[in-house]
Amino acid sequence: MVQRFGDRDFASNFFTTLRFEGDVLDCEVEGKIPEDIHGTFYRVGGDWLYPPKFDHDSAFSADGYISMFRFANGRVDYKGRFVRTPRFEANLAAGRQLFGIYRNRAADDPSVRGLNSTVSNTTPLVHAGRLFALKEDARPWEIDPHTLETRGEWDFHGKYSSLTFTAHPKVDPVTGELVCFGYEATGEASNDVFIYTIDKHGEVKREVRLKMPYVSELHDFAISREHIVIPVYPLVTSKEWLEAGNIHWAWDDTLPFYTAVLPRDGDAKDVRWYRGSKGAAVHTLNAVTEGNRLVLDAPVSDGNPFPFFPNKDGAPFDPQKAMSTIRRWTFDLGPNADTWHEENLFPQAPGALGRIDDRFIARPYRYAYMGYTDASRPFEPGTPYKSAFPAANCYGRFDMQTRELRTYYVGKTCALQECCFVPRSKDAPEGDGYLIGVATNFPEKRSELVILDAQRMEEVARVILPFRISDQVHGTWAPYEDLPFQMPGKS
Ligand code: V55
Ligand code: FE
Repeated sequence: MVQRFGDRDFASNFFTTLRFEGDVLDCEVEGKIPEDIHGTFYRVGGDWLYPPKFDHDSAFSADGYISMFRFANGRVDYKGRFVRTPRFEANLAAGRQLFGIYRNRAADDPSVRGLNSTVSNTTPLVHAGRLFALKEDARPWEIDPHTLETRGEWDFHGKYSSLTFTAHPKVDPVTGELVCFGYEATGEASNDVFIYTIDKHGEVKREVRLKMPYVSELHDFAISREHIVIPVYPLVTSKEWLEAGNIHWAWDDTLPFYTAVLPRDGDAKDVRWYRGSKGAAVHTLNAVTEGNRLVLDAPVSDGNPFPFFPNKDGAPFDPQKAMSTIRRWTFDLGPNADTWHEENLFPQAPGALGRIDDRFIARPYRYAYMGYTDASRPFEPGTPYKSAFPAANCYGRFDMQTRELRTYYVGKTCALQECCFVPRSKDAPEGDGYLIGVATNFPEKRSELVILDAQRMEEVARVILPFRISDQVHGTWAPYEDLPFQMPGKS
């Protein structure tokens, strides 16, 4: 018998789990789906098969779930499946939760200590014709891009040595190279980071091995044409901390906030460590190198961003310090600099999950897109909203040149998940296309995919699912050319 589930949400879900795999063919649509949207929107998130063993566990331990919205000829199909990790299979066979607290093997059932414990619940990646579900505690898990069946762990033909792989790899839009890394690369609480360049065919071409100043969550990073930029914020762990049975991370306010900068063609000896004021950049937007300066844009918080990772000094969770806003960091690449300059670009629009037009990764760019909370607009879900994170009721187009913020408001009963930019065509100018993202419609108890014109930031269509789907952590757009398919019913 499955136990009842507690309140274990990501940002905007229905505070429960779904435990359902299925398809909706030719979905119901309000408005008209533009015919130039041709490809697949993949989403990965978490959905508990069995409840966590411990009440204080984090939603980051929920079982990986992958879904897709597949677009062609003005129609769309939906499909959702669990990621069949070894952990999922072991739990299903046992009929209960065998794994303990977030990323701590000491808390697992002895019968599964030798099993890979990833839940693969964070990000979809499409590269070299393959689809993966990612979680930063393991290598990529390959998924069939059409059936969403799980194929298993991927080690790049045995050439990828790190035991882990970042949740936020970057594909260079011009070279097709995949730049990625693994932290805790040689085992739990190790301070090894292995950085890789993988060519457009999926072959490992470079590996650089770094030692970190402390063992911490390296959730995201950025690339410019010339540099790799890794924010190092003090969510830390250690062997002793894990042996005591704790959740993987704790916030240590006494440690410096670093950013590591190294040339994409450089070696470990070429790394520069910059220091900033207290805070965290869990996610990034983009980076650009211009002469002797490197610019990194990212949503940044002034303190511990997560309520479920405790503060080492015992301080209670501070929602104000957890809130992030889009900031611009400038690094002087000249010989003597060891700090960066911070500018808060949009202090009025707090949000954590921003995206750009991915064709401009590592290149000069103009627009960022992000779900954010506009407290002046009503949010009335008609049900108690129990998340620790404020609901995103708007998508913004953030003009990083003029600082103009153009807003789409989803309405008072909905909360928005991470958005994704879809270019109108391969060669369309930056920002010419659509912004898509899933809205949680609370009173209707269903999920809806909103489709906006990304220039006007106005809704052109809404895909209405007949049920709720689990929250996305991250999503990605795969143009038809990258992963061709047939729609069911067409021959
Ligand atoms: C994040 C999410 C994770 C994780 C570590 O958003 C960091 C940040 C969904 O899992 O394991
Ligand atoms: Fe992330």
